[in-house]
Amino acid sequence: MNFDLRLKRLKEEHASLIKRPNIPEETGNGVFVRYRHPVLTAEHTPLYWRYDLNPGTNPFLMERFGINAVFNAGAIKLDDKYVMVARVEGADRKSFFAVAESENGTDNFVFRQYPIQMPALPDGDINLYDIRLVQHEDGWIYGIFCTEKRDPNAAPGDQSSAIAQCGIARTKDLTDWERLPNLVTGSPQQRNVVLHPEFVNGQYAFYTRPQDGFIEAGNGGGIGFGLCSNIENAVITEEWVIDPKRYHTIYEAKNGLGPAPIKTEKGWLHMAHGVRNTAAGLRYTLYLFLTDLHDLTKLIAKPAGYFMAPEGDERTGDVSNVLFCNGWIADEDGKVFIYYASSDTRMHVAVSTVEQLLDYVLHTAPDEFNSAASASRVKQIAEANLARVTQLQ
Ligand code: M1P
Repeated sequence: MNFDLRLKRLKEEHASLIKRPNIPEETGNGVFVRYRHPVLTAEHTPLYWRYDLNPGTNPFLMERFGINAVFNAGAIKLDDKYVMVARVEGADRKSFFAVAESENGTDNFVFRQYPIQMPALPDGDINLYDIRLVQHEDGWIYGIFCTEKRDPNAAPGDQSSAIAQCGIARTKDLTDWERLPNLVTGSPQQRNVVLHPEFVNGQYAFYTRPQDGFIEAGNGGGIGFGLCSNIENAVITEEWVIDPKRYHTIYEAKNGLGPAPIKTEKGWLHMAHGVRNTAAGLRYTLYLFLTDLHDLTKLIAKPAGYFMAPEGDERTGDVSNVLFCNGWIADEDGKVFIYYASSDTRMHVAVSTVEQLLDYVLHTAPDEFNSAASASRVKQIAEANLARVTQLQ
């Protein structure tokens, strides 16, 4: 196929993917509605990032920079647009961040011209990923992300051991970023760190995930909380675990906070991921909990089990059986857009409302940590329903 014809086809295919209307799935579970099509994939990235479009230097119109996946996006509403800052992973395995915007939040996400050129610190980063976007009351939009490099103490043949730390940068427009020093905590590894959007006792508050190893939580783990007075040199000296991992739950292996919490009249609404072990490897699902409006370390409601788990095509990808969420947007009318990634491969959206999410969190039974209690809970619900059916007859 000649260059011009191939380019025309590529452009048509790309345009029809970007412009494809998204459709809410019917029925749902009463808590949220999934939308049918992924909202961002590798194929959504601009052709002009991937191809050299000059027939003189690229006569076969080959891809010159492959994109492997687009996932784990932070999200924010900015200038009336629904914006994701996605983790874009090249075929070379490195991740970088890129901004994609939509007018309605459920389809037509278009990437800005260039990926974010995140400034590096003097000691460099090897890989950046999983940004959380936080509109802080100090006026800045913060990007809190994972910065990873090879473990300097790894044995010479070990090219997998890594150190993950929390990177911090701030911006007003998501294009130009000021990089601040990494967060310092007592933990050898930090991933899934989130900045709280408000000051707490005049200090910046972070949710952390203290962890012993790069993959294994070890003796650490759990969602932690700590304060620091200076964001330009952020040091947390004390971390309180507010949501620990626990035997035989969906967060038995580890957990981590998702996006920054949403402030509601009943408390701070949190989304997190929980990880459990299976014979087929780790399984990541999403769960919700609520913390006290005034004491952020006090967990006041937490339904048993997961809120959302991989379904259908979501189950497969580079790291299968994973849902991960680090971005959601609460509109002023109470609508909540939940941007979640499946299997470290693509981004989806589900829509709910603050009212529904609070109803779910406050009226779904907490975990009682044994089978007998679960069976008894179902009997209780069934009994109440059956009595009602009888009354209605
Ligand atoms: O592969 C699943 C996820 O694994 C990590 O999350 P966690 O630190 O909680 O295990 C992250 O690398 C994340 O990016 C990835 O989606």
